[in-house]
Amino acid sequence: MERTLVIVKPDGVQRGLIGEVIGRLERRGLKLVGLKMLQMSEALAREHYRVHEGKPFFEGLIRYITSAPVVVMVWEGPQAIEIVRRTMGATHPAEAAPGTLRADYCLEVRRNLVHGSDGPETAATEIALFFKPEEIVSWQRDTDRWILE
Ligand code: DAT
Ligand code: MG
Repeated sequence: MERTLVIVKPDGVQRGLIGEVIGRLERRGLKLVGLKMLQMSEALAREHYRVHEGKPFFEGLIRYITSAPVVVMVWEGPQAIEIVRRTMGATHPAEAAPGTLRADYCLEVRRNLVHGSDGPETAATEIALFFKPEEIVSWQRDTDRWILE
């Protein structure tokens, strides 16, 4: 099983799309194992996006992600990282495949609705940045036998 960090970014919260993001991942069959709402501090945002430090869009990205509350989640499932990334769509909404979240709800890369970890190491680091181990809930889901063989 894999775990991945998903963030409904400030635009998603402001636009009332928290439920839409959760609903898609939930209907897909992924299991929600962690959830919180918070407004990122500048320090937390800089840490979360540290790989992008120095890029031309970095300061704007920090202003955007700290501008209003976000919803941060951990989702679990086989190949959860890849499955979430494909459900989100490409970083640039114009390139996002039809039916993905970013294609259905976004126009601009600076307002692209969701974050999803991009690999196993990133996922582990990002989950640890936002969640204490005891805030992640390992739970039995009775429908799992109808979703996973
Ligand atoms: P993703 O969020 O799909 O993992 P990323 O990690 O490359 O994309 O970039 C992180 C975020 O930074 C992205 O969601 C939006 C912003 N960003 C990336 N490229 C950008 C660009 N060329 N101009 C403005 N913002 C950009
Ligand atoms: Mg990324």
